[in-house]
Amino acid sequence: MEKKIAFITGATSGIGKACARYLAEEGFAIIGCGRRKERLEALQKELPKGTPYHFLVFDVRDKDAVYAAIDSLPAEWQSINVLINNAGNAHGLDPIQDGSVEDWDAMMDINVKGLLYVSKKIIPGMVERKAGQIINIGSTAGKEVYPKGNVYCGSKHAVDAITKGMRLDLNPYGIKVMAINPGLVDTEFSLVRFKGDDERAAGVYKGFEPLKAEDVADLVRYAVTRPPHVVLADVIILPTAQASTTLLHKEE
Ligand code: NDP
Ligand code: 8X3
Repeated sequence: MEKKIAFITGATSGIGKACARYLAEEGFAIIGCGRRKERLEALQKELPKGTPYHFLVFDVRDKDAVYAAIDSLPAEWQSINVLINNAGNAHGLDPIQDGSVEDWDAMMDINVKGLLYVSKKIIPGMVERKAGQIINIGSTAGKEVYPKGNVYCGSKHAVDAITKGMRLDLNPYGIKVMAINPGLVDTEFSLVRFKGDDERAAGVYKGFEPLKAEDVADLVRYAVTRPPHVVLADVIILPTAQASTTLLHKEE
């Protein structure tokens, strides 16, 4: 492949999908991943004409499926330059005493273990080539804990620690590792968190201007176009109306 290759998990929606579009505009070949095959098929048409595009359908919770999908990449798609570990979500918003174990499992399995499974398959090639960039999509929930955020915040704090660990361990190989930690971004995130309750999900983003997925993708684009000696290690990006996970200025 003549172009640099970006491997993006969670490319069917929100931040991941916007990253696919922006990095394709930047000249990257795109590997888009997710569970919803029809959306991955449709994504091709949203990328600039002529963008080399390959998609992989897998659930990041399923280690064997992750490994098989990445092993199935044709030879010309195997030298991945940029890995964007983006797939993830919150499931539920309950005080710890009322939380659902299924929700806890989903968040730890997807946001933490899924990120590790994908990384486990892609990092060795970067180490061998002594080159590459890993961008983990964390969250302000990985920097602060908010009421009822318990396990989601735990999963994103784990992403924060794993990102720092990756940066230490991959330092001898010239691999760039960064975390982007967004505040509130208007995507399908809240729809998933509230299990399809549109009204409750829309309410999260009412009364202020939230980030758009494109605002985060713009930062990803900036990060991947820095010169070789520069890495944006850890960035928090917020809507202007948000000062912390618990302080949000809303006009009601
Ligand atoms: P979306 O719900 O719009 O997108 C989530 C993406 O993750 C989808 O493409 C989905 O694909 C994928 N995904 C979810 N579960 C799985 C799974 N089990 N296996 C494979 N892929 C999966 O949300 P966002 O774009 O907002 O979220 C992207 C990332 O940004 C997440 O890590 C989230 O925690 C983080 N984030 C979001 C914020 C926000 O306010 N929106 C703020 C801070 C961080 P599919 O369903 O097709 O599998
Ligand atoms: C998503 C932002 O504040 O809903 O990570 O946890 S928040």
